[in-house]
Amino acid sequence: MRPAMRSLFGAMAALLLAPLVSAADAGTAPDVAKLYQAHCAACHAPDRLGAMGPALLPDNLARLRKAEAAAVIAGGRAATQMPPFDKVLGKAEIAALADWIYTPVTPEPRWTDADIRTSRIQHVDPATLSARPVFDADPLNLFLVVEAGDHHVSVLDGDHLEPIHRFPSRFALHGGPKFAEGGRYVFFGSRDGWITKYDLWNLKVVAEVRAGINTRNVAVSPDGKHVAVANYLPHSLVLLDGELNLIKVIEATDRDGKRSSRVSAVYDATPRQSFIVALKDVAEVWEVSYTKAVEDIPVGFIHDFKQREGAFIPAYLNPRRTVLAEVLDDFFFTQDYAELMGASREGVGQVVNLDARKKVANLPLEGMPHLGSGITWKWRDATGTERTVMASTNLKSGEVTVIDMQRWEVIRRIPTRGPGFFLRSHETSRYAFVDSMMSREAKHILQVIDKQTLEVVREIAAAPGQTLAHIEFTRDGRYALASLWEQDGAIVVLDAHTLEEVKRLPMKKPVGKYNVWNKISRDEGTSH
Ligand code: DHE
Repeated sequence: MRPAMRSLFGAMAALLLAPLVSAADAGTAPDVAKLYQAHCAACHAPDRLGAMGPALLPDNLARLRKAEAAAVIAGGRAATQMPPFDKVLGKAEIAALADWIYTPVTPEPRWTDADIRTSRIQHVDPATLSARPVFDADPLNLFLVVEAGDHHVSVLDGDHLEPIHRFPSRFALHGGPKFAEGGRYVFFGSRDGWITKYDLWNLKVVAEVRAGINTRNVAVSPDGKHVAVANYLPHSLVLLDGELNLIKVIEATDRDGKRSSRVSAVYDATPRQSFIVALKDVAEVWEVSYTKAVEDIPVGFIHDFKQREGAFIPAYLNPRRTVLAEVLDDFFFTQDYAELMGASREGVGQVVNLDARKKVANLPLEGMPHLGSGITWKWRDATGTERTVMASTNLKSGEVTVIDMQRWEVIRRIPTRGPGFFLRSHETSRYAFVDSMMSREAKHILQVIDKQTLEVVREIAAAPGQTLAHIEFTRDGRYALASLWEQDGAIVVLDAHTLEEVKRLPMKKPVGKYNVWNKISRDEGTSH
């Protein structure tokens, strides 16, 4: 029997057998492990690593408050298979279960190469797929909208600004989906480690694999032949081929092999034909080439090119390390990927040259800069000289910081309504849009910054209490789409010139949206 059905029968049986007053509410301490096995294990797995339902481990639940978890156990979760347990379990039992799922599992759960291999699911035979799009819309102007409200993805026609398809996703996708092979295929990563390969021309899930237990994001080479997955648990970088078969797992340890690290994120550096890897607990940046046309690496390779013992390992699919003075785990790259800007959670900012493999500048940043939200554009200073500037939000203070990328100096701090998460623009647009979604009072307000005057020129507000955030433009830059980030939310389409609202498309808590052309052409105004 499939786990979902087992859980449904389990829940129904539990409802029929439920005592009116549970043992716990009658005064006895609940046997929480037994309760978990009876009511939760069928969907969330006996070891809490997740199955049909998500993993119930402290790291995976870090973004959910315990009281909310208890409310979900009691009331269920709309539009998912999670049933309500308030008629089956007493309040004390629900509270005990909510407490328990936030305790670590010991020994720490493992996810081996064999687990990865056996988790792989081939949903369709690639030979049966059409070599042309099965719809009339421009395949390069499609948008994917990740709807967190009921874990679905909508496909929008970017010319007519209408949905053409909607499909269920894995639980809690995170990070941008990554496009390959000219936008035909797209790869999603869920916080639970599931990687999904989707054929956008055929509107079908092709294959899936579970690459980790607690995953951060996924990166894909443009030809779709190499896929990299960053994991918090286990501490690893997983390399897959384009069909999601395991190539290898690289354990994340420092160069001496002594200190282990969570992997914060992995990024595709197309111009370098490599993946760049951010580590959370070790002061190193990795570069993993997916082309064989690179020189092999001296063993013990460090930033000053010192060679140890004359031995070499292949550079292809092995990390080349840049050793840093501090841990940097939030990155932004120059358009050619020669340099990265990195910030630590404490706000230490540095520029690292990936060829010289060393720090080349300090960045005068404060608070908690969110470099990952950064964008670049050409800006003329008072003398008319054109410079490339980079701007990003700050998760702790209400400002957008604008940095001159030649001199690595802050040239403007633009005050905003509150701490923001995403900053977005388009190469054809004079505007950049920033949210204040980390601020309770201003999370409903998007602010529009003129990219030349560096001033806020307009505000676009939803109803107070709602969240309005995350912009992505159409391929031609004519419309900007914002997320009304509510359970019964919407994509709000704005005219990118007049900044007036054009239409709304109802969506279930739309999070990010991603335009095929802007992503594959690596538009300066958006994430890559
Ligand atoms: Fe994200 C991208 C890290 C919390 C929504 N987020 C990213 C990326 C990183 C990152 C490194 C870039 C990877 C990529 O796109 O492949 N995010 C983190 C965190 O460290 C942080 C602060 C804490 C955490 O819980 O992991 C965090 N992120 C969130 C959220 O709470 C958000 C708002 C809601 C959610 O669904 O989790 C969130 N993150 C996003 C989105 C993107 C993202 C929508 C892709 C943005 C894009 O336009 O490309």
